[in-house]
Amino acid sequence: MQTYLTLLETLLTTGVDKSDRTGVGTRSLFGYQMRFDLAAGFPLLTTKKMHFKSIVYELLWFLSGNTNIAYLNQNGVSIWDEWADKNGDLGPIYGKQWRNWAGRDQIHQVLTSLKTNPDSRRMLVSSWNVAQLEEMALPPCHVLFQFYVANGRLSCQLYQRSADVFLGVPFNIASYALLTMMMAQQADLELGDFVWTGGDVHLYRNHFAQAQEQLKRQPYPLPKMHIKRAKSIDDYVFEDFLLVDYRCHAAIKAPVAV
Ligand code: THF
Repeated sequence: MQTYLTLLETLLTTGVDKSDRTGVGTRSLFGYQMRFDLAAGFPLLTTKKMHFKSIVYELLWFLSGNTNIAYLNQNGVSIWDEWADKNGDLGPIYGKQWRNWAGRDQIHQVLTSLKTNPDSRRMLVSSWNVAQLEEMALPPCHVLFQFYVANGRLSCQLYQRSADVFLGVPFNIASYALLTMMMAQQADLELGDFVWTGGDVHLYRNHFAQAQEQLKRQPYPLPKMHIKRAKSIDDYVFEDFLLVDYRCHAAIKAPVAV
């Protein structure tokens, strides 16, 4: 994950100081790309301990089409609490758009294409439903992703319009890497790359010290991820995901900007 440390370093040294919606203030740059070879290991940060359980449950929650935090809370995950209304609802965010954009199931459509027409250049999933943005607790940060097959390998590229580099990005990378592995498994494809593309890529001012601390640390070799094959993309459960050889540095706390 030297790739990620390079981003931290680049942001701190070349980013511009910029105010933002939350009032915290950031150092920011516009347009950045990272590439992770999924066959080389699972791209989970090793320079701080990641709460892997939250990543898996959040992804299963997106895939189930659920947009209420009750399921996350029942499983000990609190990363969406700040944005939910009094009933725990977040409005028609990711899960809703992925699985039921006006009756269309984008995940299912991509899987069908991967199995029958893998050369397609139309294998996209968008969460940016312009007609429903106002109903969402927060407009989607990871807005759009595209799948690509070459030499029997499945790659995925994500466009993230707004990227909280210290807290969100390590989650988002691991989450989409997992999703790509699940899609590959369901479509009987080998693993290619996960490409992360960021728009407003920023480090909040109250994460600077934590970023500096991480830059002092030496990354460990990447862990491995074993996924037990499920009957369909809708049948995966938490216990199907086995993280192996995850050697990491201690966790680093940081406040989330709301
Ligand atoms: N808002 C902001 N400001 N940053 C984000 O990363 C973010 N998201 C989602 C929606 N709005 C966001 C929510 N995802 C954490 C991780 C992911 C989040 C929100 C918060 C977080 O606090 N992580 C801690 C604790 C982990 C845990 O308790 O499980 C960490 O140390 O990693 C990005 O999509």
